[in-house]
Amino acid sequence: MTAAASLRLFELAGADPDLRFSPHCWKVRMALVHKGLSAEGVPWRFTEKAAIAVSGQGLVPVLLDGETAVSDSFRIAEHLESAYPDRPSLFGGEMGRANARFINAYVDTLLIPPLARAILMDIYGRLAPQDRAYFRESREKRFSMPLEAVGADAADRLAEVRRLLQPLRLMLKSQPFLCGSAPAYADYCLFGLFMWARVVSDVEVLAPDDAILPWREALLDAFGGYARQAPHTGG
Ligand SMILES: N[C@@H](CCC(=O)N[C@@H](CS)C(=O)NCC(=O)O)C(=O)O
Repeated sequence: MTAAASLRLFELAGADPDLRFSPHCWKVRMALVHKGLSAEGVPWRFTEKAAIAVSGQGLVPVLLDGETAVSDSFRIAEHLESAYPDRPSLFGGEMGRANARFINAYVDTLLIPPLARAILMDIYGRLAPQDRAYFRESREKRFSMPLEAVGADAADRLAEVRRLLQPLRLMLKSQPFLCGSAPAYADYCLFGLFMWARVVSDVEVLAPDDAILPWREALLDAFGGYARQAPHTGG
């Protein structure tokens, strides 16, 4: 990877600063490596809002590119695409960008919520101590129930995730990646989900015979095994 001027990426981390588990941060990590850019990955905890105040909001990923702060994974990908046009494209043009936006919305609205429920207690167990009370309170409010109750139907939620991945199985009969013959940003939007589970949990998102496995393995191996080498908990 080539060092860019000054790129810093604030990424969610657990008690172990090397466990970078946010699905949205993984979308950006893959986008950076796709562009051949290296960024300093700064471990960030839920309660460190002040550290990313420059972005005007309280969620990661936040990318600092020189003086520019960009938040929201999709907006960061768009920033990288326009700021580094001579690097490999993340979208392959306007139509690809529009389609990636749909895939991103599909992942965020349909897949992340049930998987969050399936791995919630694993996330909780790996948080830095200072994040635990905040996480419990904010997630109990979000789900309107105690944390332990959210995780109680993990098997059903995992089954839901597997069912909702059916469009990907059908598509993979015709092409190896969402973006065609090689992966690009739409693939990374979905792949972030798998890295989330792999880094923080033992839960197997896919059954051993799932037709999606070759796609996931190819992305783990992409860019010299960049994602596969990341510290993780599960498979
Ligand atoms: N739409 C945003 C979502 C970012 C997001 O939800 N980030 C989570 C980590 S995965 C976060 O920072 N949460 C902080 C909190 O809940 O206080 C994106 O794509 O970047």
